[in-house]
Amino acid sequence: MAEETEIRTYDPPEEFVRQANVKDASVYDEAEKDYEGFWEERARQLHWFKEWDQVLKWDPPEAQWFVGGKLNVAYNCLDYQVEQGRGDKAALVWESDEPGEGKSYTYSELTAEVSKFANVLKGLGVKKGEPVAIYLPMIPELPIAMLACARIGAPHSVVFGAFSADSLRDRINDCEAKVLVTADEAPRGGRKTPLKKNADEALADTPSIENTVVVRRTGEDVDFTEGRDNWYDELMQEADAECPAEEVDSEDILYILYSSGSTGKPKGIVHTSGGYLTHVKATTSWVLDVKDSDVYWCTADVGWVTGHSYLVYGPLSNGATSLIYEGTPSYPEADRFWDIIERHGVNILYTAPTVIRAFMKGGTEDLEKHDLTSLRLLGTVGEPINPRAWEWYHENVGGGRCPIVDTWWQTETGGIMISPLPGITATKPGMATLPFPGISAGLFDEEGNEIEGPSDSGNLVVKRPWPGMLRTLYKDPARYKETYWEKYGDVYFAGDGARRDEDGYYLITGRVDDVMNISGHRISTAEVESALVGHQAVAESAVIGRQDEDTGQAIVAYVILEGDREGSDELIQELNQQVRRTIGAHARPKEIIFTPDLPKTRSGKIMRRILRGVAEGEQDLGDTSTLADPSVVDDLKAARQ
Ligand code: 7RM
Repeated sequence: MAEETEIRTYDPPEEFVRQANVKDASVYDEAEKDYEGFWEERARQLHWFKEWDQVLKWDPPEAQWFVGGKLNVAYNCLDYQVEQGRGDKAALVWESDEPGEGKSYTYSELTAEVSKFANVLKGLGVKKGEPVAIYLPMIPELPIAMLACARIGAPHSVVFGAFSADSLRDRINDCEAKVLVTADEAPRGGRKTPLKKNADEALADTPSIENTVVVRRTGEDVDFTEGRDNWYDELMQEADAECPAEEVDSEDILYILYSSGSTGKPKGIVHTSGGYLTHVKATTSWVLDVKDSDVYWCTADVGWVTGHSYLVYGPLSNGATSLIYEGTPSYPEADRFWDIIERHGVNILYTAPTVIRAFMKGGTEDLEKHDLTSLRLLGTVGEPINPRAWEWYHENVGGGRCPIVDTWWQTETGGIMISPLPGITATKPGMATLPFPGISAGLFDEEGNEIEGPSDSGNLVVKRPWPGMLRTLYKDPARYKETYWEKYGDVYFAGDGARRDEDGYYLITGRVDDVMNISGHRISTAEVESALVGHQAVAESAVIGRQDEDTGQAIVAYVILEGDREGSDELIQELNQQVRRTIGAHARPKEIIFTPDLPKTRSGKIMRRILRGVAEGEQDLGDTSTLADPSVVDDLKAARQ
């Protein structure tokens, strides 16, 4: 990697090291000597009703952690914190879409609310092991509903609020939820998403749903189906604030979270209880350096895994104060984030490169209006961060004094896998650096050989099980095996490409499969293609992610129209609408290109590399000789003019 070794190294600042949760680099060697013992020690930081008989049972690709152990995840995040004297400290601080508006819950209050809602769910007939669907804005009722599920041992399935009625319907039907928790509307950035209206549309075709619980967020008039729909506040008023936490097995399902894969059908990623909580609690403490005295802010939506692990379960199981913000970074003014940090005295900020790049564009003026000296540590997640954005974040948000943890992980991994330990690891802008203690990462080539030492490229793998790993894909163990455990045998194939430098540091370059990453949101090319061909004017479509300086990648859709149809601005609008309706607004293409043909190999496989090259305006598209009809390339170039 000689040509890019100009990258500067940043040692952990002394002041930070002095107070860091871990500062002794021997943790790496110790974990390496006995990784099961290492994770066992981490599991001991939790509250267990009954201890495990065995740390790990590994029957590839099936893992069980803390076998025979009994615990309750909500008990760990609530009651156990109260028992340790945190009853009167803030657990959740909610900032609404409108500046300064919001509320806050102490650990005791949150325990009572969660217990009440757990009783509400029980009252609606939800039993241990029965999935509950949740489709809510970023309001306290979202973590409350999740923790209530955890309290009674019912897996939750949270559906991101920007998903369409169709997406919600498919996710409900896959897990056959009996209850849906939703709200009238979701305010965000001064606009409102009609959640209940979407839910009504979805529920026209979800035979499993018996009841909904609807939070009154804006008070807007919504349709109400007697006998099915219930108001959250009315049920809560009647509910008892005592609800014993169910003893669940370490391997009982905590949640299902749907995530895009290489096909049009999202994968129901399954996380269980004991191992998952062990992993997220340990990484929240060691990587994000969260202490119970901290105000910690993870800006991710709870509809994605980052919100599950590092807004809800990680910080609460560490007794911290977790901030949950409903709105966008720039509403009503461009300085909203900095205003929030100053007003709430945020100590740790965990956000995404997309957000950082957007602020970078706006310059430092907005930052300078605010006192950000409460910040001690910065984190990033979701996509590769370019060194320039890293430097900007370090200098302008962190005032040059805060370490940055660039954390690589996935919905599948449950928790952070590759990241600096901020009191130990010297960081290099753009690099996720080293595997977390106990984690064994590696690089493989396309032929299935492991690559040793520094390398410019390779497919990222994880070589042994870890406690937060997905256990299966819901009701689809064959796809689980095939997607992650067949390419290289008994090592986990992550679907990401990476480089490794002479210090063993990893730099993640992005997906090697057909999954796009738009502002840190995972969307598969196949999902968007299938939405587009759902429009009667579209004969065929090929979708790619091209590089974009704001959103990391942007969606470009190549569309072949049905015989007599002609491309127009109106049709572009309609197709955008089509994608919004079938998947959600976040999946709309940035560019739609009408073309008479697509570049295909003789066997009919679309060559996305060529489409990407055209979309990125590259002159040299590499080898095009394997194309069935090489003249397509000129047509494509012309179509883009
Ligand atoms: C946590 C999350 C996972 C995909 C993953 C990568 C990309 C995530 C980083 C990153 C470079 C990072 N879960 N990714 N973190 N790429 N550096 N620090 O994002 O399931 O939604 O996405 O995101 O491609 O495979 S996710």
